[in-house]
Amino acid sequence: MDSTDELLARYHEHGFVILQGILGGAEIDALREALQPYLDLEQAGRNDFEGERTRRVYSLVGRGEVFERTVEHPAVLALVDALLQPGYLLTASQAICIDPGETPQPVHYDDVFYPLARPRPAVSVSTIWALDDFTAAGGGTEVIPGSHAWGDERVAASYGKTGDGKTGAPSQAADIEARLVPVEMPAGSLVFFAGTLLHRGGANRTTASRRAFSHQYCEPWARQQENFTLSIPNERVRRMSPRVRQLLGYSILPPFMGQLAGRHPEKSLAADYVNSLVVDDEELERSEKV
Ligand SMILES: O=C(O)CCC(=O)C(=O)O
Repeated sequence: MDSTDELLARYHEHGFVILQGILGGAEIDALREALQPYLDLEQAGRNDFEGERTRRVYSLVGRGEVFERTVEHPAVLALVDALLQPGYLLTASQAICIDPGETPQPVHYDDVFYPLARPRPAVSVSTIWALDDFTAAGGGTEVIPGSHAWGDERVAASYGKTGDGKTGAPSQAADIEARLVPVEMPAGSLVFFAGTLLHRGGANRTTASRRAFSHQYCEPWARQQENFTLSIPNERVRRMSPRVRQLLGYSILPPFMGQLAGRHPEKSLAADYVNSLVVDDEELERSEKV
């Protein structure tokens, strides 16, 4: 594996970098096995963006220890450490299974939610981990190398002002099509890319599903896409490592961001935790009676 510095140099130049063979065969099997029951419960997506032949499993980090380990994988966190401020958070964690017959997803970039002028540093960084081989025909992610550095005007000219994936003029759409490059990598590899990089899930013209999962990380001052402190039951969070809990949002960006009624949010995970608002209201009720 290349050094973190080499990977970062490629990331800065192209907006993405592939980490090949990061998972061994046994780990891939364990992830596939843990994921399958959740995939079996899922229906296809609700729109073209989620994908009408794509199944997604949200809050994946809360669905098994095997997924938690990937969220805090040292090779990935070494890159995120260099790109985001200390205290960065997990913003999204989902499995994405692109089934046969799926059409290409609209081109987009992942930190479009933050209304800050481009070009700019990415507010978030994304990973997509392959659980099946990624191929051009089989739904491999497609990226536009270098587009992480594009300004607003160029992005808007490409597919519409809002960055919501609507296509621009046909000639511009054709230009975008010509620039898309498929990420081809074996199962157990991942593509790491800037939240500013234009990309999409590819069409699946094969007869096999393309299983993958994506963890995304954001600056500690940015709102997370997924509300993990609500989606993942406390009893599961308690079993997680301190690092994963911190990434989910059980953490403070000094001095106050993320506080829980003036206290550290980790306190809410204690077995004997009682919400301080409830305590205060009970106290008020008692004092009104005397
Ligand atoms: O599944 C993929 O390859 C990409 C999906 C994606 O970019 C997204 O859903 O935001």
